Amino acid sequence: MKNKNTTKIDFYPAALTIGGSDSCGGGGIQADLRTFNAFAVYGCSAVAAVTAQNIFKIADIQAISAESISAQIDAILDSVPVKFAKCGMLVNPEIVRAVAAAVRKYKLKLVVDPVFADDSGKELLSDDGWKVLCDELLGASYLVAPNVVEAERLVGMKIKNEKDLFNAAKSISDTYKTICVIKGGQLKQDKYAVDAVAYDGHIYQLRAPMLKNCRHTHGIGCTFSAAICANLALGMEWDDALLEAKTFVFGSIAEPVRLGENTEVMYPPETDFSEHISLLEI
Ligand code: PXL
Repeated sequence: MKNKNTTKIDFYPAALTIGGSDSCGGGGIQADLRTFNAFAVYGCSAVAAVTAQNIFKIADIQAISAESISAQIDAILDSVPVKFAKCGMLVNPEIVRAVAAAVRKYKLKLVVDPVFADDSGKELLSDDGWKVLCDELLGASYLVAPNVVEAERLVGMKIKNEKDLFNAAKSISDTYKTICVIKGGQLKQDKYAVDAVAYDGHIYQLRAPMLKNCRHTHGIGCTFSAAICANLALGMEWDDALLEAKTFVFGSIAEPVRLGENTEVMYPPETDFSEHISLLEI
């Protein structure tokens, strides 16, 4: 699909993802590039790590050097005026510092997915890397999209219910002067899948109907933040970008593809589910 809407933009929009390679393609930079493509945004990537993984487990992680991260980003920005960037798995403090330096150097507008572990608890960012992420990257971000566990670590408190979720989003947004979207997926939710959004002192609820018994959610966080980044790169305001991203993730879970007997994965949807998704101030 080509993006023909050039009324608001001079050039074909490009976005950059900085993160890990997921060998099985469900998450990481593969999910990001697939998502950029689905929104007709040209994707560039700086690879921070190579993982050997499938939808069940990560078998191996090899970090790329911080020098290479800087060189990859320099090479891209030398010729591509990236509209928005996102970062995911950054592995260690050296890589986080290299990304923070690039954000300053190129005034990158950045969506941060503050990844530190996969679902099984495998470390994707070291403790000292997390500290640098908090000290140098979050304050420079346009938007941060933690899950519940990452948000708990950011605020230093347990998030037990939706009230805690909204308070945490406001606290993170206020602390880092950024837009914060906490993905509520790890909370016990019933009728709706609710995310908490906070920006400039206001709190919002981003909501989709709950899809029951979904086994195929590998890569959901990467896909969500990539979809936000893509829509921001298209020139959308943050609220519309969030609605588009939630709609896309909902559709990707509602319309998975089967790659094998036990392998069903999220995939860019055919159907437009936007009428089911809402963003309301609370
Ligand atoms: O969802 C976080 C994440 C990001 N990037 C890579 C990953 C994972 C989780 O497994 O493997 C490469």
